[in-house]
Amino acid sequence: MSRLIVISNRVSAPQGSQSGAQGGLAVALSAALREHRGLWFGWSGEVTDQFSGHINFQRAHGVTTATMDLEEQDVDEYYNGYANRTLWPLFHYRIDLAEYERGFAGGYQRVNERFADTVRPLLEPDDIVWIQDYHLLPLGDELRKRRCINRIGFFLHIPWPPRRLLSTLPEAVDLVTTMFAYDVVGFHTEEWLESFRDFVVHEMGAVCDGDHIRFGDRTIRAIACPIGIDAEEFAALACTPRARLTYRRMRDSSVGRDLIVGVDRLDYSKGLEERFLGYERFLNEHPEERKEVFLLQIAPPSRGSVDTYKKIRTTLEGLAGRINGAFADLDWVPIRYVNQGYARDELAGVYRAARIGLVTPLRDGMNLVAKEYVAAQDPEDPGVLILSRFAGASAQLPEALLVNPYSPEEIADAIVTALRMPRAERIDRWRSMMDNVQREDVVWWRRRFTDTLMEIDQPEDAGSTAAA
Ligand code: ADQ
Repeated sequence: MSRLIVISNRVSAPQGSQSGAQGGLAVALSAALREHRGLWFGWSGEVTDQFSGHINFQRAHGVTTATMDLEEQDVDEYYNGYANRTLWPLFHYRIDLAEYERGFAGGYQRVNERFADTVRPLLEPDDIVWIQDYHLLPLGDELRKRRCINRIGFFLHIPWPPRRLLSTLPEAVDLVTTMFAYDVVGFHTEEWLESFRDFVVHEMGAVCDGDHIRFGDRTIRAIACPIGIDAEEFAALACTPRARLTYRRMRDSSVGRDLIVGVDRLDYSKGLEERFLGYERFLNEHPEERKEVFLLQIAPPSRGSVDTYKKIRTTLEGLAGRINGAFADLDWVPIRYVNQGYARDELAGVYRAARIGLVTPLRDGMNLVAKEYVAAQDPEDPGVLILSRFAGASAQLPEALLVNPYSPEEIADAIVTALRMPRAERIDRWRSMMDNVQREDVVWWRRRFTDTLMEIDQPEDAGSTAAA
């Protein structure tokens, strides 16, 4: 079996289920690497005065990781700059927040070259290389320039924006051209894939033939391949002693009220402000339901050195304060807003205790919280998932109550519908969603991607698209 080399911005050594929080991507990839005799390469998260390309190897829970440090300027321009102030907002349809700075673009390119220089000597000819996410779009091309003939795949974890939005990025065509260095490019949904095709066909003159897209002398396969969770593991986590304890803590502190839960990184794409406004609308329009429910919003801070993320924190604190100020009583607070991370089994206990999972991103590549909420439910008495129609997950979970996250009315109405939903309907909807979460799980996702990559004949020439 070929080795699997995963390359992503950050590397998150597997921690086991009992320890702290891991992001969606981290959980998904550790499982893949455990099966293959693989390696996970990325930035250590540390800063060094002078970039040296020194690699730090570690082995934990059956996975070998290899990391390098970056310079402060790299982090500013590549990570805080181009990745999180240009591409992230643009790819989440927020061109109002996207910053187009040449310095960011240059730093992004330089760091991708540093990734290529550092990881290249670790690659053996029949390794398959799987590059993750928007931080590393041009990395495949840089590897080809370094005569790498391996099969190389790329998976995008965030949405692909519509053509007219992507066209606002000054170097869009150059950036997308580099993606033709890959053999396989994967997206979560048909919708993101369709937007990609639209761009390459209409802005670049590429030609599509089924899954294949030809541009110049390169042909890539572009597929929709939705990521899943480890459903069995997550369902089992919901029954561990710590999950049960958390479940009891939640039930005891609810004193008979229905818990509505939201769990998201603190990010403007997650629609937290709009969610609070929808909940406020519900409280205003349904005074009879007020003290029957409360909203627990868990939102650990992320990307704190980017200004927009500082602003969203202040905005949400203000909004939660205003809503609590307007509605709270001696024995009831409508919103519990907490900014910490929790261990996965604790989260599972919280999900299971919640009558409603409120997952309303304005735009989300997939959204794993929606799937975790489903997996953690009690099959005899499941809760109701309220899900944004703009999350990739909505394509796989149509039995959720789908809402437009920009509409406070739709969120308010869905909360009422969920609270009044008979148990038989809750079970029916949950069963269909759980079938999908179990069938199209994380193992299914990575096999679908890596099997597609394995089907590719290994290229004999190692030229880059830049030369094409
Ligand atoms: P994220 O934007 O991080 O991922 P998501 O898919 O919801 O979004 O994954 C978040 C993960 O972090 C979940 O596993 C969740 O349990 C965990 N998490 C969130 N808050 C937590 C807390 N307070 N404590 C502990 N754990 C917490 C990106 C894309 C998504 C895509 C994933 C995977 O933006 O659209 O689904 O990658 O491809």
